[in-house]
Amino acid sequence: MKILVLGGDGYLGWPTALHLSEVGHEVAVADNFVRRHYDNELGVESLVPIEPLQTRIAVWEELTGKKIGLYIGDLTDAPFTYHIIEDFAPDAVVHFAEQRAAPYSMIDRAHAVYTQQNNVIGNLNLLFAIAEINPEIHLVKLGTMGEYGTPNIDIEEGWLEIEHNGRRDRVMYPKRPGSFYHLSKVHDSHNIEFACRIWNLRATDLNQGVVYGQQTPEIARDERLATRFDYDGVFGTVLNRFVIQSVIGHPLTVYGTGGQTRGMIDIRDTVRCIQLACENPADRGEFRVFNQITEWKSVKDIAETIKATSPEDVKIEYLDNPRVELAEHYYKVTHTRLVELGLEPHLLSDTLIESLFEITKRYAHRVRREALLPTVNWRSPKASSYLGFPAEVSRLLGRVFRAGEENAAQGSGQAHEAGEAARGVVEVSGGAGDHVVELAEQLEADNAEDSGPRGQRRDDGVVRYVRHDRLTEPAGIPG
Ligand code: NAD
Ligand code: USQ
Repeated sequence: MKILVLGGDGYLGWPTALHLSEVGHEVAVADNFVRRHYDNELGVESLVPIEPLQTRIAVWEELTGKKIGLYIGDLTDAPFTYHIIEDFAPDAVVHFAEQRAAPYSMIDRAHAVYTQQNNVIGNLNLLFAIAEINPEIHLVKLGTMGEYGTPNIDIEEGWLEIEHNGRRDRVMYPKRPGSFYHLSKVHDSHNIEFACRIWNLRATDLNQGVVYGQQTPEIARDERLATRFDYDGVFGTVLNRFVIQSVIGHPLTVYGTGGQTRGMIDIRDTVRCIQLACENPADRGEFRVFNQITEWKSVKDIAETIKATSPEDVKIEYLDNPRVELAEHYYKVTHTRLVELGLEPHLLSDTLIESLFEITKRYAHRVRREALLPTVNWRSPKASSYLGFPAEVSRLLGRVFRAGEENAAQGSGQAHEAGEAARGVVEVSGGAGDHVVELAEQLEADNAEDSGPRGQRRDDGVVRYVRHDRLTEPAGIPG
């Protein structure tokens, strides 16, 4: 089967591409590398060092003889999206390529707008490209359990049978998401269901829970194949963060009482679920939803499990919850459909956690401790202090990013403004803004560079549809 993995440079897209290639599918990946840009913006890095995507693809070929195709570009750029569907002619498209951090979407207006534009428009472009080029293609889309929120009734797999005033109907399960990011996934689900209804497309929406772990059998073959592992307060997810915190002697940061409960899944099960969804496609016209979790746990239970397993003396700290979410609630989820297709879940076992401790210890020196605490406050629409920088630095950062936006709009000219503001950040913050200077320099370089004709295959076999304005976003922090 030919499978195109969108977001193939990401935490989950890369191991999925390797797994699909390993089991014999012909795989290509697409990415615009914006995830690496968020790291520049936030001044953090994956705990485990990651190679450039081109290197990882070359290493995979060196080890296995299997090729993975590469497309570099942005899904919100419609010509790029149409190009990859036409050029690779996939049987299935696995769509991971979205801004995926709830806290990132809640920083301020600019980040909320960016998240919804990036996610909703990219997904819409993809739906149109599939419908126009080949409606037989099966779309396997990554949604999230957070679309449902925490309702006081059982959560079904996407659809709900209801009886109202004596009549019955089957409706999409009611959604009550908890961030502008989670809302973007709700919008996507509705757009996909509508496209299946009007154009007879086939789609599987995988409402996935919080993923944990970093190793799959394919990744474990060579450290140059490593996938990213995030720990910061914006992109790090709860279990991965708690493991890292325990290793470096930082108290586990439970938000609120820790009673909030979430569906969880091991990264090894994620890649297997995607394989099962691709190999058992939805029917034409069918919008199918699978709840992609294997168990659920309260945050407090996750913290207690890490504390009990860790060889270190671990402390748990209960912080004021920066998010707006129910602390204590009912939670029961139906998740049988992937098991029916053959999923054999790895449950949260001590073995896995121990292997995570090992990896984490190896790279503990790379942790930037100040990035561990949560800095994004759901209750305030405006970022008062950005990622722990004082207000004055935040204002200057805003100028840097806005200058980037203006560059994009005008095609040139505002790089000087960005440079000036960046130098201001360094003066005010005494060096904490070094990564911002790098970003400003990149803006300058992007504007200076002649990117050459778009969409042509180059000598290295890669087609690039690079738009510098998209690469320099996300933009804008209130000043
Ligand atoms: P990630 O940020 O590591 O990977 C996403 C990749 O998509 C990145 O490499 C990024 O550069 C790329 N991308 C983003 N916007 C793009 C665009 N417009 N054009 C091209 N490429 C673009 O995220 P992840 O953790 O691998 O998550 C992948 C998907 O799975 C997301 O859609 C996320 O919502 C979903 N998901 C993740 C988790 C989790 O715990 N990580 C849980 C449930 C669902
Ligand atoms: N939490 C803590 N302490 C922390 C980090 C998180 O108590 O240090 C709590 C949060 O308040 C939340 C829960 O843990 O109640 C989960 O938070 P998270 O950051 O691990 O996950 P979330 O923001 O929900 O997002 C992650 C992924 C997202 C995916 C989602 C699946 O980043 O892409 O969609 O998990 S789900 O949670 O099912 O919506």
